Amino acid sequence: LEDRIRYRPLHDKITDAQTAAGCILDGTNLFISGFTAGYPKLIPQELVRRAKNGERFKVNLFAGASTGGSVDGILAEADLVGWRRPYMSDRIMRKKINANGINFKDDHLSRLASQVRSGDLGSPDVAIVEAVGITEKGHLIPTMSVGNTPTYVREAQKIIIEISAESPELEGIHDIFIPEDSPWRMPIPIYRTADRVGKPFIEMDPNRVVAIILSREQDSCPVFNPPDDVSTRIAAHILDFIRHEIKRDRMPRNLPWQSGVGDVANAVLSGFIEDDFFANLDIYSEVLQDSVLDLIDLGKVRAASGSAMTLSHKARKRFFNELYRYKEKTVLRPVEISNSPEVIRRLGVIAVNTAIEIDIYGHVNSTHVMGSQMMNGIGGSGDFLRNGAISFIVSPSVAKGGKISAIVPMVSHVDHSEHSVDVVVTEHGLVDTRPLTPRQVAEQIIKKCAHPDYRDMLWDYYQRAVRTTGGHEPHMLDEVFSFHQRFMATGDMHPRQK
Ligand code: 0RQ
Repeated sequence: LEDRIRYRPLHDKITDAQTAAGCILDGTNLFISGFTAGYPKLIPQELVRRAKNGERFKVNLFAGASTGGSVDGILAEADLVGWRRPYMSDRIMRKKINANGINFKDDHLSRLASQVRSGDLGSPDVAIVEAVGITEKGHLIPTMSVGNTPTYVREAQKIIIEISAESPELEGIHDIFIPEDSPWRMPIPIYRTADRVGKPFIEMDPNRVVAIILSREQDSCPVFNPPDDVSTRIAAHILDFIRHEIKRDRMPRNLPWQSGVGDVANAVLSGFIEDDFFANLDIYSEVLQDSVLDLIDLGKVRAASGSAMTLSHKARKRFFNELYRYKEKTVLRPVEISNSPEVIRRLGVIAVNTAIEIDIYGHVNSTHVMGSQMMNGIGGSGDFLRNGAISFIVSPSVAKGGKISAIVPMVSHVDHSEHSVDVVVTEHGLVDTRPLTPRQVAEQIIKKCAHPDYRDMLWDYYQRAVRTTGGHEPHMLDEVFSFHQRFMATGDMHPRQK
């Protein structure tokens, strides 16, 4: 305990989860650590226990990003969430959001912390934070994520800390810097991926700590599937394209890479493993997954920066066994820094993010299935796509066993416009939209990216739109959503066989 809570006066605050959660009441605005990892575990369980005992209350829940089943899942299931912001990816919570049982507003991840500091999101009543320790001066050492925790700790009236049994050697991996807010905002002084510009701890006023509880709970680990054929082909298109651009001197070597979450994103980074052209990689991303450790082991990474580490069970073991080695290459930052438009633009990040659907002119839907049903949220995709030196949007060409085409006449919801997207990629091919007119983009996307099953239908739509309506981006407004409507009516975007 002396090692974990080095600021002795806080020893008096050690208590149990039930007492600690006593300050959380109906309507409390709850600001928690957590960004795919590093979320509090015991207090959410305690809130569920209270609900099961018949207490009726709801909290407004703000995190860094998704917190998975252990927080979002159990709190949503127990009907304890009034509001939730930002990104989530839990199945039960998603269902309640779509049934209008939980209020959810999607935010660019880079923007939430400054909105909290401005007071726009209401009074930050209670912060619950997972930490590996507290320094001699009473500051916090976070666990596997930083997210919005520095701002939540600075703004909250009451702070509850869950001291995790995770290795205290994590100390030193974090770089905590809270930028000033407009109009006094100065440049964020990151010029290279590895630059450290802040402190290795989160500054905290120990007087606002109301409770500390000791936890042996661990993050639940995701399972990463080995890259399948589709992901591998998408990754190969991207690496070939960048290799070609570098060889042609159209792009400098060693621009940092960002790769979104999920299997395709993991496959892109895994693609570097077998590829001798790419060495000394810089990764300036949001979530660092298993593939980053593999690349560090191969000596292929110069620096990896993110806001969180999400590791499978196997990779976690490896990470903690040789933490000293991985720590040299890795830095975890607040999400407003890892996703900062200013820094992403300055470093010239190569951004790779996954879409739900893409239209023939390159507009992108990352969030709403069939235009209405929230999937997860925009996350950091907008931060990176809009500001990357070159932005790839990727998707398997079909979903749901081929019944849905990911390339559609017009997206049923817009997260990213054609102006933020440079290159569209599916397993069938890649289109660099930058030198093309919208009509040329449509022709190329249909020919190169659409699944062969849907190519003729898309071509037919486009040709008739050119003939009947014309214009800069021809569309037939009475037919733009015909693919979606057919799916809603029949469960398949293919027309019924006559
Ligand atoms: O549904 O789970 O029921 O099978 O969407 O799709 O193919 O498993 O892919 O896990 O990579 O998720 C866009 C959702 C893709 C994710 C999205 C269905 C599909 C499946 C999941 P099932 P896959 P992924 C930040 C990076 C936005 C935020 C972001 C995402 C489920 O990547 O949330 O980019 N992105 N963050 O069947 C109907 C379609 C569909 C569809 C897929 N067209 N219609 N359902 N699905 N396409 C930046 C970082 O740095 C981390």
